[in-house]
Amino acid sequence: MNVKKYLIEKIAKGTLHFTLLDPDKQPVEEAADIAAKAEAAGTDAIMIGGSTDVTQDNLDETAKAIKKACKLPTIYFPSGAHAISGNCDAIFFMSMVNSASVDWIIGEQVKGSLITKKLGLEPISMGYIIVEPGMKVGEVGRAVPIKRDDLKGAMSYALACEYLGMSFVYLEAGSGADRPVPPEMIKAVKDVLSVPLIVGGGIRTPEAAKAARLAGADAIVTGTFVERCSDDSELKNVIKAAKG
Ligand code: 1GP
Repeated sequence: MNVKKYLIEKIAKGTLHFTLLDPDKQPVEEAADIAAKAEAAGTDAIMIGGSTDVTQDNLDETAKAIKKACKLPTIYFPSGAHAISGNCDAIFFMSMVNSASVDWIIGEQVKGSLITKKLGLEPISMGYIIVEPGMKVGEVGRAVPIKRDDLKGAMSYALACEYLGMSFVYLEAGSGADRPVPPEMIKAVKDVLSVPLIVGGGIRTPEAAKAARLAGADAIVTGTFVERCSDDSELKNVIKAAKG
């Protein structure tokens, strides 16, 4: 399966929903169970990753179990080159473009490129932009988060990513953020961008998912909400609101 082609073709028909599962957050069987439930509720792809404590072992095992439990494409969402799994279909080959550290802009990518090739993982290039509050990923990645009212800053970073040839741009408020990326920022970025725009961090209600979609997000990521949700109809409602 060519995952990028699958995503681009689906995005042409409407906004997508991605489920993010952190290998460190639950036992392997539970991750597989959540992925299956999210698939039944209409999610379009499973992203696997987390900012801390992702190991080669928990990543490999989680990716394998998810693959068995659902048919959706699995995309590794890396926090560095220390763990990369050939059990995923693709990897977001991403640069945290507003990091203050060269490691997160290009260093980890250099460390991981040959391994990615050897594993036969499909690389999908992505510009990753941290927006306030930024949370753990902002801290670990030494980001200089875009201020929530700095629309021009977000637009400039996003367009620079596109001009550098990145296939996707991701606006990230950080996992567990108390406020998602502001809809007016999503709209401003979408207005200047030709490549698909992914939005995530702090989206846990149908209202927030709908607001991100209406503002122009091409794909909406939910992690914490899906991991914690025990009510199938609530899960469906958020995914439905994301997809419209
Ligand atoms: C984090 O954007 C994702 O990288 C998801 O964030 O856990 O807040 O849904 P949440």
